[in-house]
Amino acid sequence: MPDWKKLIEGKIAIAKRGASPSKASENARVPAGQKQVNNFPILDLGIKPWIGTVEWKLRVFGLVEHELNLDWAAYKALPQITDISDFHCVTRWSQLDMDWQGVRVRDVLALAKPLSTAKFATMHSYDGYTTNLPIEALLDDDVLIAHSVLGQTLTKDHGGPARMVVPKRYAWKGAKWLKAIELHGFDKPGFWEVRGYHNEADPFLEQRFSDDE
Ligand SMILES: Nc1nc2c(c(=O)[nH]1)N[C@H]1C(S)=C(S)[C@@H](COP(=O)(O)O)O[C@H]1N2
Ligand SMILES: [Mo]
Repeated sequence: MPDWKKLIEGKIAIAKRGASPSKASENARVPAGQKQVNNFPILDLGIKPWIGTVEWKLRVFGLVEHELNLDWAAYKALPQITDISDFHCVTRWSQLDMDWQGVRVRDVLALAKPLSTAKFATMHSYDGYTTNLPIEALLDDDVLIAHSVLGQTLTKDHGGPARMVVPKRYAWKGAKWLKAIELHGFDKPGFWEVRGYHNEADPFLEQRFSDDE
């Protein structure tokens, strides 16, 4: 079990530390306070669920007309797309041009048919992690349940066999080892959101913490 208090305090301290202002505007695609990297760091709670494609299931439930329980074959049979996007972690690194491959969340939600009362989603992961977003944010072209990136199958460390990516938000909004998407009529803050991270998490507005506005 990780030392939660230390882990949480450590991550918050890194995110709160000021970045070098001279670096901030060199590349318009790198948001203020971020440093560009190319080594795709690994960040999570340290609980690595070793889920294979045989065990993996994706459930879509809550305010939907048709609850879904997709197995790997059903997920791979959905329209597969590639989307190149930038990845911004609140601990101040950004990696550009990530070529994610997978299925649009929009296409999965269309199969589940959200009820008109469904407004918000909670993403649940196999490590117990959760994060929340308005359903609206999940409908963008670039929001994927991905199985590959940088030309390779996702490693377990990066959330394989399948994870979410939500490029317009800080990377904690992209659940690794995705297990379920639950739709609600109200917003329900996830793991980091209840610990002070910003609910919206737009990197270009530097929405890092709830007190950032
Ligand atoms: N299931 C799960 N998903 C998660 C996390 C986690 O701890 N568990 N950490 C988040 C955070 S804080 C970041 S920055 C990204 C990191 O993804 P990476 O390890 O592939 O770089 O995953 C996000 N998704
Ligand atoms: Mo992060």
